[in-house]
Amino acid sequence: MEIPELKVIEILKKNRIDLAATLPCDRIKGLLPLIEKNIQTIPLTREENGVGICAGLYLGGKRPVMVIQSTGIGNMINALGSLNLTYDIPLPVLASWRGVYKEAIEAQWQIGKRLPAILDAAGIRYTIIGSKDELGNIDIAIKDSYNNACPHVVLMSPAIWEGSCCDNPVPHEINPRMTHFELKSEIKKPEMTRYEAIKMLAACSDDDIIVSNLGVPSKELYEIKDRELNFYMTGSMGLVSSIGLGLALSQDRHIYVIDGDGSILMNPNVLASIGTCKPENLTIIAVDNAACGSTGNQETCTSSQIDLELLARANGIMDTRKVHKCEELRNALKQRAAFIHTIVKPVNAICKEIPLSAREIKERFMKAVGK
Ligand SMILES: Cc1ncc(C[n+]2csc(CCOP(=O)(O)OP(=O)(O)O)c2C)c(N)n1
Repeated sequence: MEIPELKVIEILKKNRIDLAATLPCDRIKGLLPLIEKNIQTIPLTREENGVGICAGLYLGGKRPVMVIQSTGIGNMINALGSLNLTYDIPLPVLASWRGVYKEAIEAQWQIGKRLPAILDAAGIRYTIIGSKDELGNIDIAIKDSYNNACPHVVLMSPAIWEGSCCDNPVPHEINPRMTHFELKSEIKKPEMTRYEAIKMLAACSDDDIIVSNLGVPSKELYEIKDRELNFYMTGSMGLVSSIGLGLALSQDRHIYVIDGDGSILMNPNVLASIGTCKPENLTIIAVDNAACGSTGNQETCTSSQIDLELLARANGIMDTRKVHKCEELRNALKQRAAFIHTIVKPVNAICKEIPLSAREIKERFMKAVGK
């Protein structure tokens, strides 16, 4: 008898899938350890973050897949629309479909039964796999995603795995450890503007990749120095560092990310992912103006309460700096620190719209990185 979990692995391998971003579901607890054994795996803490990481991996030349519980699609819709559908970025998503087949958990019912309609309305392709006899359709869905550069969700019924003899994972115990934390972190009155900080980055970046945050930062970078190795975000708030991480894991070049305090606070999950993966070729420039600058400088809680450098350290990113002056930023960039907390004034330069479509941004970027 064919073991369904092994069949899925065979399909992933046949399609040259080289990385899986995963978040568990009880129904696929037999599949997940097999994926980890066969394919490089990134464990996620929130699915939307995985969409950004996988987009970066694809832009850098890899062929990722996401393996999640279907509830997580609710956390991904904006990203799938504003990133994958907008830039034509493929992403096969294998989702354990909860809420319909023999579902005892009431919390799964409402969204679970409406998922096909939700995906339809969002313009996201999907395939339903009701039994192990239909597993071959995963192959078709992955090919559709990569050949047509679009996301494709596979809703996998729990019926597929019934009676399967795959082992349960061995539980991991917490690692006993001691953390001795000492950091004097002083946030002073800002002296630079974001525009000046980006100008410094543009002057230091040579053949490196720059991924810039949505809104004003991307427009400022475009005006300061447009180049093919710039990847401009136009939406998907919170995912710029996720894309940077995916690129760092798929490219030899150094990756600089221009992120913002509002955006990092929307997706602090990315800090956990960076702290786990620890790529040496990634620098996050956390431009902290204590405001949602692009939407009118509304205050964020970095103004008095959260210190982003401490947040990065708490997530395992240890090579951090705090900078207030252009010269300090130049040094931190030269040292390629992992996380540069860059304190700036809440000032937006008046810049024009970027005259490139999302597809043009993606295509010239991928050509420039050789993909
Ligand atoms: C999910 C979502 N919510 C809200 C917005 C609106 N929005 C666009 S940019 C932005 C502020 C970003 O602030 P920050 O990351 O601090 O960067 P800054 O503009 O200050 O450089 C907001 C709230 C959005 N695009 N997406």
